[in-house]
Amino acid sequence: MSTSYTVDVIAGDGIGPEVVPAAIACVDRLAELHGFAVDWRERDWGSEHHRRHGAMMPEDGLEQLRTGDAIFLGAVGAPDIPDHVTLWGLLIPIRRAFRQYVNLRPVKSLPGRPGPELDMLIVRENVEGEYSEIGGRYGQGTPDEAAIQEAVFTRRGIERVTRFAAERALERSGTIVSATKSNGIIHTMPFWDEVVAEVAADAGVRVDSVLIDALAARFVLAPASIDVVVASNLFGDILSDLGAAIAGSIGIAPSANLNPEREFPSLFEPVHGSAPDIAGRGVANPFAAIWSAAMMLEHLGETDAAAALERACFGALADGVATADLGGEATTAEFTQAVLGRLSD
Ligand code: GGG
Repeated sequence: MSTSYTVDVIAGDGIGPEVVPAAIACVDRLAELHGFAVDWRERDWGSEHHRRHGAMMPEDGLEQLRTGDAIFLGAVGAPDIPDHVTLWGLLIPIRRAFRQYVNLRPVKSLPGRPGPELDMLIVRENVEGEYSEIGGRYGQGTPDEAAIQEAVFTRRGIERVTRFAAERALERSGTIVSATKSNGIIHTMPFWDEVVAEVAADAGVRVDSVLIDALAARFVLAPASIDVVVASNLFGDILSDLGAAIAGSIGIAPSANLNPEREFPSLFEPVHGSAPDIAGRGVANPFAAIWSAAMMLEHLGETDAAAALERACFGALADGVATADLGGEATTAEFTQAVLGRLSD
């Protein structure tokens, strides 16, 4: 009997419903070729759900997701709803409820594209840090109006994400680059540096601790000198967009929100947002969604299928099939067909 996986699909907003079917078509083709099955449970959650029901997902949404093997998400964000409402109404509750404390974001150079050689793994802390609900606003409408936002860093939180990064580094260069800002942020960042150094020493990897501003410059000037990066929630988010843009487009960056202990489903999503400016035109780049699907297959244990999908995705680009963000003319459907065509090669 073939293995069957249940995957909850939240296509979400904007270009989400355009790039997610592309990834599903590729996984379904691989399922036929590699002898497994996927039961896709479509969830119509997101901004339209918010407009109709006043919430991004149903009250028992997390309970519904708990029984699946993985979650696949497209994008969240709509021009008529504040971004913090869409993000904190869907994606962040899922990351936190399912202890997806690692957000793994690979960046690689693209075949046939001008640009530097790079092959990085960004390990972003995903459930604490600067993304915190602690704080508030006061004095609204007065000259004293102010907002306070606290960042929360725990020893356990820093240790576990650094350990994950260190394990990856042991399979690669043996060095982690840690993003910090301990000269300006004088409580949380020195704590981050101390704990990262302790875990790295224990794991037997070197740490290169780099101030975030200098690290951003190094991404641009010497990306090949960077291998595994460990970063806080905010710094990791910024660096992964930067890395993808250096490689060619933020439309290419995939991500895995991992619960490494596998107590709960992990979530896979392209890093890009909902891109409302191009939504509905059939021109969105499905590369990141398809690569994210490959990461999901790897996580589910379908390693041959995962490798085949990543190869096909990069192979389609190498053949010169590219969407507009990468300077080409291919539509979403044409790029997807190019990947599908390479899957049975
Ligand atoms: N594809 C996922 C998506 O739409 N992300 C929007 C976003 O703003 N994400 C911020 C984050 O990952 O922290």
